[in-house]
Amino acid sequence: MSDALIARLAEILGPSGILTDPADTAPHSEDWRRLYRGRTAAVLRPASTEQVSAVLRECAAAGRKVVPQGGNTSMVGGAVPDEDGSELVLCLSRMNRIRDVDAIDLSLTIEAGATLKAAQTAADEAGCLFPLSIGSEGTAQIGGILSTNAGGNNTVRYGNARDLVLGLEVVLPDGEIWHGLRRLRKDNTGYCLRQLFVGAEGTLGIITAAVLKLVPRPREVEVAFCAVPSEAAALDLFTRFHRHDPAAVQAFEYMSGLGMDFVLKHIQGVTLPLAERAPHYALIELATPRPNAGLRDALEMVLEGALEDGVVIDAAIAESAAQRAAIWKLREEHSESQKREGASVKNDVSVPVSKVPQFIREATAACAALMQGIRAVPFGHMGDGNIHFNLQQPVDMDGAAFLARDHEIMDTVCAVVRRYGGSFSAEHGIGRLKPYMMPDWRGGAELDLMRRIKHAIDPAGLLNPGKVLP
Ligand code: 2HG
Ligand code: ZN
Repeated sequence: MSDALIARLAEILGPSGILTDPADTAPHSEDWRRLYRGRTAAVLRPASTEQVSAVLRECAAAGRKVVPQGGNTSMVGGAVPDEDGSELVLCLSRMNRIRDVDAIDLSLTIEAGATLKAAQTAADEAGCLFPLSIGSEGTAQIGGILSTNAGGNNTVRYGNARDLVLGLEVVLPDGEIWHGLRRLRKDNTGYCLRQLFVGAEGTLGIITAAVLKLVPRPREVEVAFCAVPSEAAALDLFTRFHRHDPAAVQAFEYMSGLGMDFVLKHIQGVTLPLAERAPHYALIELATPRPNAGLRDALEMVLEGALEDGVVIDAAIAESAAQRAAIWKLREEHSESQKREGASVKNDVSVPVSKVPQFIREATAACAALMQGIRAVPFGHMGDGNIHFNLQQPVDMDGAAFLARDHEIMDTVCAVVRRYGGSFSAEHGIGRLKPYMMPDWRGGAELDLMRRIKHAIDPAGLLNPGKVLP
C-alpha cells in the first residue's frame, strides 16, 4: 500500500473518516461467522456521496481494490477484505441520514449506512411500514440489504429487497455518481439499472442512498406459535392460512425441534410458550391494514380446524406486543444459538414451496449417510420455500475438522436441492463462500453475461474482488 494514497485519502476524509490502527480495522476484517479473517491497511469512512466518489476516483487512479461494507452481517463473507492486506474497506456507516419520508408517495429516501431498523422506525413514525425484516436488522444497513437483495421474514407477502426499491444513488468504480433517486411507480425508460446493482454484492458500484417503497402500516397484527407433528403438517398449516386469506399472511416460519432446543439451551430469557417440546414448530404472523378485519377470529378459526385435524399439536397466541416479540425471539435467535453450539455449515437454499417437506427429509438422510452424528437444523422461511438447512458438527468432533468438510456437506445438500429444481443460495447471496458453485449452477450463457456486465462496469476489477464471480 502506497503511503501516498493513504495520505491523500486521509486528506479527503478528514481524521474521523479513516481508520488505520490494526485494533480499529480488525472488526472490519472478519465476518460475523468468523469464517474469514482478512487484513486491510485502512477502513475508509466517508460521510457523503461526494466523498465516496472522490475516494473511488483516487483508488481507481492508483489501481487499489475496494471492499464496500455495511453492517458486516453477511452469512457468506460478502464484505470482508482479502488476507493479503491489499484491499481497502469502504464502510458506509457514517452515511446514515433519512433524507425524506413521504406517506402519500409511500416512499422513504435513506442513505446506505442507516440500519434496517432505522428505516423501519422512520417508516413507522410516518404511519407506514417498511416491510423488510431480518434477524440482524439492528446492525444490517440499507446498502448491504440492497446489495445482497436481502429476503427475510416478510418476503412471503412483500417480496425481497429488490421488490422494495424505487430508486438508487450509486457511485461507480471510476468515481462517477449515478443520480437515480427517483420515487416513481412508473418509469419505463430503457434498461432497469437499479436492479443491476441490487444483488450485485457491491461488485458493480457502491450504493450510497435509496428510495424505498413503503406500505400502509397494519391496523391489526396477530402472531401464533404452534407445535406441529411433521414438516408436512407445517406446510399443511401454511396452506390453510394462505387459502383462508393470502393477503393476511405476513410471515410463516418453520423451526425444527433440535433448533429450538439450541435456542432454549443457549439464549438467556427465552421460554417456550407451550406445555411441551415438540418435533417441529411453526410461527405464523398475520397482519392487515384493513379496518375491522377480524384477524384474531380468523387466526383462531384456522388453528381450531388444524388442531381438530391433528395438523397442530398445540398453539399459543400472543396477547400483546411483548408476547409477539418473545415469540419472534425464539425464531430470531436460531443463528446465534447455532453459533454457540459449535461449528456449523449453512445451506441457505430454496425449493418449490410444495417440496419443502420432502427436501428436508431427503437432505437430512443424505447428510446422515455422509457423516455419522451430523446434526441437521433446518429452519426458516417455509412460505417462500427458503430453508436454512444448517448442519451442526457431531458432538464429539473437532470444529475445524468439521468445517474442513464444508464443500462436501454443501454439495450433498445441494444435490437434493437440484433434484427439486431449487437454488443453492436463496437469500444470503454468493459472497466469498459460494463463487465456486457458480459455474456448475449458473454456467454457460448466464455466467458469461454476468462476467460481461462486470467487465463493462468495472473493467479493472476494483470493486469487491473475489465475491460473486469465480
Ligand atoms: C435467518 O433467517 C437468517 O435467520 C440467518 O437468514 C440464517 O443463520 C442462518 O443460517
Ligand atoms: Zn433467513
